[in-house]
Amino acid sequence: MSASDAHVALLPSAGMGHLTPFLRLAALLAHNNVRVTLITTHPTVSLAESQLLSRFRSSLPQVNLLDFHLLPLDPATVNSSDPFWLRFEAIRRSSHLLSPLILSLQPPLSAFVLDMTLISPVIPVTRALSLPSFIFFTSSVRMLSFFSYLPTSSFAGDDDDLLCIPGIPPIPRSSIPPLLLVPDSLFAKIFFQDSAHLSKLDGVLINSFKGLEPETIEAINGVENLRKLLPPFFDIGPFTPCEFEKVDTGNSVDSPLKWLDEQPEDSVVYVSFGSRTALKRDQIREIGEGLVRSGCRFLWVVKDKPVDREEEEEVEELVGHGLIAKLKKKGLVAKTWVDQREILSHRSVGGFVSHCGWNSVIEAAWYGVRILAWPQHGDQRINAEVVERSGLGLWEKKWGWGQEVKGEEIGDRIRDMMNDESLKKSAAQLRDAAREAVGDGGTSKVAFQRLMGEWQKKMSATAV
Ligand code: UDP
Ligand code: G50
Repeated sequence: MSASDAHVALLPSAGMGHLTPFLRLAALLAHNNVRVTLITTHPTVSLAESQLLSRFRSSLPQVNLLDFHLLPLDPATVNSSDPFWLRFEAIRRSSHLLSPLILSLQPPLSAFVLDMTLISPVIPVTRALSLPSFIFFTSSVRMLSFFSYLPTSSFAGDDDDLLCIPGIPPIPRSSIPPLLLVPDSLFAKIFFQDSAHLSKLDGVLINSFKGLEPETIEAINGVENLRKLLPPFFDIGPFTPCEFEKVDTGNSVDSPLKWLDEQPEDSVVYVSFGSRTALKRDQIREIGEGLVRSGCRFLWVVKDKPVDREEEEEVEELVGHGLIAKLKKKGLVAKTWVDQREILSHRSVGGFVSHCGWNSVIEAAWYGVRILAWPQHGDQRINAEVVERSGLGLWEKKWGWGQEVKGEEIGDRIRDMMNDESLKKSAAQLRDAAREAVGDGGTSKVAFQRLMGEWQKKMSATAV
């Protein structure tokens, strides 16, 4: 029996930051002849997710897509208004309905890979079926160490206090996801419930690599206290962006590629806060002023609503007609989904003002694009610490959660990032390290082979 006889089901949760890496994992598995069933929920929260899924379906028809019908969720029973977290909770509350779906699959499943936001309700289901279960942790190893360690530690105090995890650069209280400090928030509830179940898993898959998080990966593998909290760990990153992610803009004038082609090498700053972070109107305008002040060429993606289906205002209205006219002299302002892969891989793009969603960080490392980190929510300050320590980018720590930053400062920091020669060099070294990791004998390849070996062992153990 070989791993190519394995049949694995993947269960992502909502949002592009979760779906995209799961689809990259599905593609990686399918290309290694593993049979894959992808469990999805409909309608997706964002339009971007449904479009990505439909491109994925055409490009990888061998992957079996299974529609998971959820029980309706009464929002009044959930302490969150975030549509993505409401979907996480809806999946959690419907988890018991997974059993018949899993049992209907042929050939029977060899392993189940779920999102890290679904652990505690799904584990009893897979355990009852004796199905080996793995999580795919779609954030940094640093965040994973925090996730596994926090429940065992007490952590009160002011922002300068540090959470000390053995072997890992300390995490200041100011970097903790703010909603975790709100005890009855949905985030805190899920986070604490789930981390207590980590050791029941058969493994953790993660999209990171040693070159980016050397001390933390070493600590996870080597420090006794951490190893005890975590099941086997598979650092199978960096995931390479896939062709099915390509957005077909045809010859549309909206495509930024034509404009990028006309710009000098390493001259353009790409500004984006990911798929679901909307900034306040005043902050959007300060960013516009900052871009003008920086004097740099730029491609700026503006978002006004967390869910793309709800975007309605024209970019000119949002940014202001006068400012748009000034901005157009040096760059492009878009208010649509862009193919970030294509932008970061373009020779003219040298810098990235990023919220440090983990996929964006990994993509920047993959293409060797330096970052100016500007975390906004959740795990993003913890990820920004990785960006800073690894030499992938600069981080202005005093820009707090949701605090308005003035254009003057934004412009100055953008210029610092673009002019920093040593940062440029270290970002290029990280790109080389990322490529080495996925090459023959690289950490990613080795971890992936180890994972295939585990699945094979588990299949042999359960085979009759
Ligand atoms: N992305 C994109 N185009 C956009 C916005 C986002 O391709 O206009 C992609 C980006 O490349 C990344 C994902 O969406 O793969 C966003 O995930 P990330 O973890 O960076 O942040 P999130 O959106 O979850 O906050
Ligand atoms: C916000 C979000 C999705 C998300 C995260 C957010 C993370 C990732 C780590 O902050 O921080 C994580 C969160 C919750 C959890 C386990 C791990 O239960 O919208 O993933």
